[in-house]
Amino acid sequence: MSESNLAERSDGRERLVSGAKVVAQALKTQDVNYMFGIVGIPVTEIALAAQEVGIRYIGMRNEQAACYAASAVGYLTGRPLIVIGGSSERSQETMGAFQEFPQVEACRLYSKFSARPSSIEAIPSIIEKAVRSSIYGRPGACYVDIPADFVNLQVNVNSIRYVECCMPPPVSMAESSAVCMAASVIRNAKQPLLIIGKGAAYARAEESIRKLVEQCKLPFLPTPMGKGVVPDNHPNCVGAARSRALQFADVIVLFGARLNWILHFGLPPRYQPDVKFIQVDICAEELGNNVRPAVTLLGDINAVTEQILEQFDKTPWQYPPESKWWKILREKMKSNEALSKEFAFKKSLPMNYYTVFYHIQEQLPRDCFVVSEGANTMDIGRTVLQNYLPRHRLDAGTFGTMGVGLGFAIASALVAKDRNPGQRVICVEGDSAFGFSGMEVETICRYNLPIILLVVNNNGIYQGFDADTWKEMLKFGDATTVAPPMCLLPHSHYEHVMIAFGGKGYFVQTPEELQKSLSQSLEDTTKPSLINIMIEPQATRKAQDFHWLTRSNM
Ligand SMILES: Cc1ncc(C[n+]2csc(CCOP(=O)(O)OP(=O)(O)O)c2C)c(N)n1
Ligand SMILES: [Mg+2]
Repeated sequence: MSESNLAERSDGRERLVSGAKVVAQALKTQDVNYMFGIVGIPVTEIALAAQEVGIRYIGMRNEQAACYAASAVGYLTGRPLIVIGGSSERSQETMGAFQEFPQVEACRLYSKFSARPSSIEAIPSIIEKAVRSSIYGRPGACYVDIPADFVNLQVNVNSIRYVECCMPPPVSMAESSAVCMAASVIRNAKQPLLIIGKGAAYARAEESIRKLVEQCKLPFLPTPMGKGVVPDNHPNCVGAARSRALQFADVIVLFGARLNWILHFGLPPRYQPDVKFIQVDICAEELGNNVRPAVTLLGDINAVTEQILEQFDKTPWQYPPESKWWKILREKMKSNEALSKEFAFKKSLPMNYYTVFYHIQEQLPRDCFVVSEGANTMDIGRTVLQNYLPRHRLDAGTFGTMGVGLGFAIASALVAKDRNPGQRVICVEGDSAFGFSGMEVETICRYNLPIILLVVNNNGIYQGFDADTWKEMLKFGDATTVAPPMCLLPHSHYEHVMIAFGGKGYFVQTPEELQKSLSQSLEDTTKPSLINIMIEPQATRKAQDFHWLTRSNM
């Protein structure tokens, strides 16, 4: 038994508690249930104390991956990311202490709230404020700095006042005149479109938005992480005619979707110059970005959608299903889907992206989480792999940050294990993307998480070379001068990373091998697996109506 415990027991009047335990208890009081991290001096005790109060501690292999995992748990459970950083001792500040750095200052730029408690007694209120700030308004990360000397310092238990768990975020509603105006703009639309964003998923607006879609018979388009709020296979989903829908819509309602690069800033030529945007958002600062909206509805997305529904309950209205707009959209979807199928059914080897995703989609359990990152891998995968449930797709999203995949998969798997045993996580990784956090495979195996990793391997970033071309190239000089920067080592056996830690690994080169290894992985609920899928190194997307992101000529 540790000295601190003895002290607590032996002297009733002078019961002591350490800073580490105060941090842990304060987090638990704020309903924080998962902690991800890597321990070391000075924070090991915080992780131990967290476990003692019933917080699940998941030891990761890299702090970045730990942050990605924690942020994904936040997205899935509504308790966003609080970063706790150990910092140097206060008495050594400015002297060059071990790992001394202005952390509070540095984090301010990246977080909604960044602070160091002035004493152990101040820890509970700072943690309450961090948790509250992270979930009120638009959610975001917060930072709490714990100096090394606080961790083991003992104070009288009676000096600590834990602050009650913060209240759930207040639900705000839009101005009623704006709601009336929005309903009227929608009623008068000739070519309407709803865009469902990540904000709608986070706000748990699935029921109200689905009701609006069905009641008014409106076409909708999900953004990458808005997929599944209304299922991708819903007859009103026009995801397969995305460019067409954006380009010709005359009224667009944005539900928690920003007019950033993912939506091409809302500007021509991707949109009509006079398109009317109705923005529904929790964040006032988002309203009016890049485009002057026709109507702004500031508030909780679910509550505001219900306000809109009330208008259509009062005076029912439906967008005519036989309109020319629906015909245009349906025709485009049909031709795009036919083109994808044509690619998918190509028999040539190595496989192309569409063939791979077609076979994955065939076996994908309906309730699984789909996590993805990569460039072509993520972009093409998103168009083929379907989501049927809200908050079940996690990808590199707005920032396009590579390295998020395994952390996101670990978070999803933990939430799945707690809420819905038997649920699986399918994590689709480009070979480059996988490299960013590949060592988290050990974490996956250590906690035996229900994850199937699929590495779509083209020997490179966007594209690579086959083994023969690679060998040939090296004849012309050292790899640092002759190898194109996108190249990765051809034929890498990433599946061995999984095998190294006791999971199942597969190396596949044909559709039949892919089908077989995936069905075996899905059947085996005792172990995680990794399927390394070799594809044509020069495979690309099918031709796009518009260039996607890149302005590069490659
Ligand atoms: C943190 C970070 N570093 C670098 C990049 C640049 N980048 C964009 S996509 C990508 C990897 C794409 O290759 P891969 O994952 O193999 O997918 P592919 O396109 O080959 O299918 C990289 C490195 C990034 N987006 N984020
Ligand atoms: Mg690649």
